[in-house]
Amino acid sequence: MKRNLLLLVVFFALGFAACAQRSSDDNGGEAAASTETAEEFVARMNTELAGHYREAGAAGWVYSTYITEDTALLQSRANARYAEWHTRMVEESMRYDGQDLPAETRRALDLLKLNTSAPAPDDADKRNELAELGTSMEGAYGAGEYCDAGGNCRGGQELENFMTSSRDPDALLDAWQGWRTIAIPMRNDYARFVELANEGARGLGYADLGEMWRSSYDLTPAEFEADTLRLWNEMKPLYDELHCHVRAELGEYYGEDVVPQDGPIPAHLLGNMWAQSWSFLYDIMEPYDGVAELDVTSTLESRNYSPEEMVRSAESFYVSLGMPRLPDTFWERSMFTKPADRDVVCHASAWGLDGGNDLRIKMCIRQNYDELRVIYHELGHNYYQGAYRDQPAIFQDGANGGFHEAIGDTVVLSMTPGYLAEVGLIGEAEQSEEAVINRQMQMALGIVPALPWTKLVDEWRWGVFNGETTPDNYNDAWWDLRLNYQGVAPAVERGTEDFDPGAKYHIPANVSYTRYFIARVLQFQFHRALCDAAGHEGPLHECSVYGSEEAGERFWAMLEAGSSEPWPNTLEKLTGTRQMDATAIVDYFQPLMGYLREQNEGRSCGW
Ligand code: X8Z
Ligand code: ZN
Repeated sequence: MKRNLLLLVVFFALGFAACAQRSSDDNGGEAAASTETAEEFVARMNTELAGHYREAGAAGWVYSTYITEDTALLQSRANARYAEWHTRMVEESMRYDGQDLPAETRRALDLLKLNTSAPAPDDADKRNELAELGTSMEGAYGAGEYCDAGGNCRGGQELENFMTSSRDPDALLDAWQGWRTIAIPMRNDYARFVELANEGARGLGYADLGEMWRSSYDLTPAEFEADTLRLWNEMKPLYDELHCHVRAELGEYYGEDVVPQDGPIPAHLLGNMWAQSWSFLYDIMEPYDGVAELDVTSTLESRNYSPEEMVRSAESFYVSLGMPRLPDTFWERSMFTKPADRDVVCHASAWGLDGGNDLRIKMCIRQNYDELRVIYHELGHNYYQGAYRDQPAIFQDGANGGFHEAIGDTVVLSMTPGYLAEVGLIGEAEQSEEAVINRQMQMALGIVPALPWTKLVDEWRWGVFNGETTPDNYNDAWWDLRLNYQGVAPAVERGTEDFDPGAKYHIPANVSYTRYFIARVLQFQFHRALCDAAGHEGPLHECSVYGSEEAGERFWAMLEAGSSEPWPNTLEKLTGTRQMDATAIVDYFQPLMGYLREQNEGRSCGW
């Protein structure tokens, strides 16, 4: 029977993996007496859960910072042990179905059920198989390498770097195609992974894993789907104008034979492996040449900022809001750079180990502005994890997954030219209408292409999980969505044996992705509310809350609550509304929208 699913939140791969990770001691899962009250059950559950976080967190950290057969075994074992516990506890919790319980107890039970991104079948062999598949796909992604015809071998991060800097279409296409070869061997494993996780989801009462994921937003799955579509339609006009302009400029740059003006943009020419951020095209797109010096990268290079200095810069922002300094262990235990002698998962993540007392990030930091923003993003996770550490383990999470992803990105919106100049990352902040447009273009190239992209990734998975998209159709369905939403297409034929979705971290690592779409909306809502709290007057895009303890206090109050309340309550406390709302992002980019419309006049847009 499907119970009250109204009070749900986020979860990470097998409880802890991926972008915001937690961890703490298990008492071995002693069988509870059936006379246990719901409150007693929840108290025991929280203690045992903290134990699993500790164990799986330690195993996960060692695995992703040192990928070997041995660490793979340890991670798989820890995750399988968690999965066994999870299935058993959800079953035990059913004793309390239909009982009239305090809201907090009911919420804890509802969240328990959702506290995994890959529920396991109730069978030891299948459970182990699922855990091993998850571990091996993540490792294969982390250790993936492509050797080109000249025998030059590059890992994921080197290929990503190349995509941001090269302007040679043939070399870009080779790197783009090359990285996708690492995913081909994952296709069958992924299909089996889906089969097993779906069986686990059905055991918990969901139709499939996609329905379970969509249930983690305090809405029915259908309401959530409708809400995301509504938000996308509100933001789409902005994307369409940007797409039209970027295609025209790329057509001039590369020639219209390379970038035809009546169709999708070739996916390898957007300065990013997945065309999800177009920031690295700024020099081509700069609206007013040389107006407003916004080049943070050149400052990082000329002053030779170390990775640690880049992280210190982000920490200082949070501290300026009245938040605490990061603990010493953060600086001792984090991974800031790619080790030379071993395989690691370079994809950035933030870890809240030991119940939020042991915070860390794991990144392979590069010296550029985009990376600096990723650091601010990751510290948003860490500050959230630190803020909710006094909550019981089951509430040590974001109000929903989108909240977790939105914290650091809210702070990024405060990295205005005024702020950057104040902390010495650019020269003087120039004040003119042209400077505003340049700055808006720079922001939009990073944020706006993420809107369709973050919408489509899980739409693909929803189709895979519900069986509409079968393995033979994986790649075609993927490119249909990329064409429809993003207006991008591969420049070379893709075949059934290809598994292009697997070349994006969150697919092999099984991290749900709609969280980033929600975050794109929430970051602007949060920013608007914090700017109000800071007493900002004037356009939203000029606001930085740097140094505002009033804003910091409001922010912290939200962070401290973790997932203890349904997110609409949490949202209302900060913003005064219970709805996700795209008006803040649309307002923010109003000046750029005017510029783009002017530029696109007379062009034929669309694909
Ligand atoms: O995965 C991330 C973060 C870690 S949570 C680096 N992001 C998504 C991505 O890289 O695809 C942030 C933006 C979207
Ligand atoms: Zn994140």
